[in-house]
Amino acid sequence: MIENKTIAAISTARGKGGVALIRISGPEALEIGLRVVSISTKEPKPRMCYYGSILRDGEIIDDGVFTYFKAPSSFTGEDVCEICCHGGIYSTQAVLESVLSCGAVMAGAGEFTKRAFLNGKLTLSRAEAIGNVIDAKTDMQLRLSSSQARGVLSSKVETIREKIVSILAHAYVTIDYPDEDIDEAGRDEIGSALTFALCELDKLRQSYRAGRAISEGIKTAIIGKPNAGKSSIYNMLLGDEVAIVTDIEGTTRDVIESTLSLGGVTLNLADTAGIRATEDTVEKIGVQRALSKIESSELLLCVFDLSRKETDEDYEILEAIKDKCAIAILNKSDTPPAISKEFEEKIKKAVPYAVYLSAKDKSGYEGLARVVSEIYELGKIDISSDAIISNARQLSSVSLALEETREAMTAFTLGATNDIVCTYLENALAHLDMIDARGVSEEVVNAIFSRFCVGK
Ligand SMILES: Nc1nc2c(ncn2[C@@H]2O[C@H](COP(=O)(O)OP(=O)(O)O)[C@@H](O)[C@H]2O)c(=O)[nH]1
Ligand SMILES: [Mg+2]
Repeated sequence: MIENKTIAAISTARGKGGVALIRISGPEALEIGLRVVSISTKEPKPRMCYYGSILRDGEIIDDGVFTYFKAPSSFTGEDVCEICCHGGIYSTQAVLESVLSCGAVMAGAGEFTKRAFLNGKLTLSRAEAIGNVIDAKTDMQLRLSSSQARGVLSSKVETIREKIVSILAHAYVTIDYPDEDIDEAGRDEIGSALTFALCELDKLRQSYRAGRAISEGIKTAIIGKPNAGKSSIYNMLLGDEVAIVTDIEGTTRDVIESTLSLGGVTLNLADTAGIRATEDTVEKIGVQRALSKIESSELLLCVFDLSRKETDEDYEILEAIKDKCAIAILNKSDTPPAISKEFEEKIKKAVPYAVYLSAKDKSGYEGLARVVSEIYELGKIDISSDAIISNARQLSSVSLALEETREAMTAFTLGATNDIVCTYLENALAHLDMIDARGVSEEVVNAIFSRFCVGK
């Protein structure tokens, strides 16, 4: 579906830079582009760069490089022109204004990518992934979204889809021609195709745990009693002295939050006030916030101090985290231990994972990273080659498709008639198609693309 209006926007980031890029897309892109940039020809060859003068109201305001991409061989699938000019904030805006005054309209957020999707240049999961490449804050986020943007997930979905379609084709024969019973070989073929689809859908569903841990991140809090070394560990993980560290109890009061990558998992990590009974008004609020973080976090890094004998607070904290996903960090492993062996054992029994660490010597990092990676099953995926789902929308489609395929398998095994098997498989197909938006509603499409920045 080609939209009529020709749109334009600055595609590079706002701010002073060496160069900036203005993109124009739509049926009048070439005409408008050539009104703004004066080059040596009126018929530029597609994908060739032309140096020229950039004009506003007939006056030269800059010079730069002009490139024309002829439909459908462009990012959006429409005629596209790109103008590279000097990257001044004011000058770039002036070039854009000239483009707009020559007939283009301002592009909305993500409108170029949305047009690419609507023109069939990109599947929805690839388009979404392009947004995630731009938003990536960690190396793993970049690698995951880059693989999805290249279409690794889309082609896996396509393979599963083809398998289900082939079963349907096979099974429909007997519905249309009831006398033509499926022979043993035909049944075997359907059976193995169903097994394949089930197995691949299940793998996709399982990839969500790792996919979400990388892309969305895990809400994590460091908790423990005062002076256990929480802020020191927070700084060590961040590789930066962000939180204040002192030997005075009650130093940390506010909750401090940052995003970082640990063992490949994105942690949205909070440092909190030490948990203890206190009369200090400000510290009391900090302790309250720490306690509420225990409730609202998905993962707790619970710090114990090996250099001091355990106290009632340690017992209380251990009690507060039971039933929670927690890693016990036994900190200050560089010091002679004063904690009792019994309590150390009690910690290891109560918390599924325990790691020894010294924030002072910065040792124990790898062990902690390994545990986090294990909890979120990163070892089960190969980020560059596996199809991985990473958002709730994809999870919902895969789960529903899996459920329907399971029903189809059960019906098939129990010898139900083919029309029943086909009904389940048609449903599975409909759910699967939502991932790459065959038939996704306009509302969903708009919601996805509005997250993009203008110019993308
Ligand atoms: N020896 C040793 N001291 C540490 C270690 N981690 C933290 N400390 C010290 O313990 C004190 C409290 O640290 P801090 O990070 O502020 O603890 P918090 O109150 O839990 O945030 C500071 O004097 C730190 O230097 C460690 O691994 N070994
Ligand atoms: Mg602190």
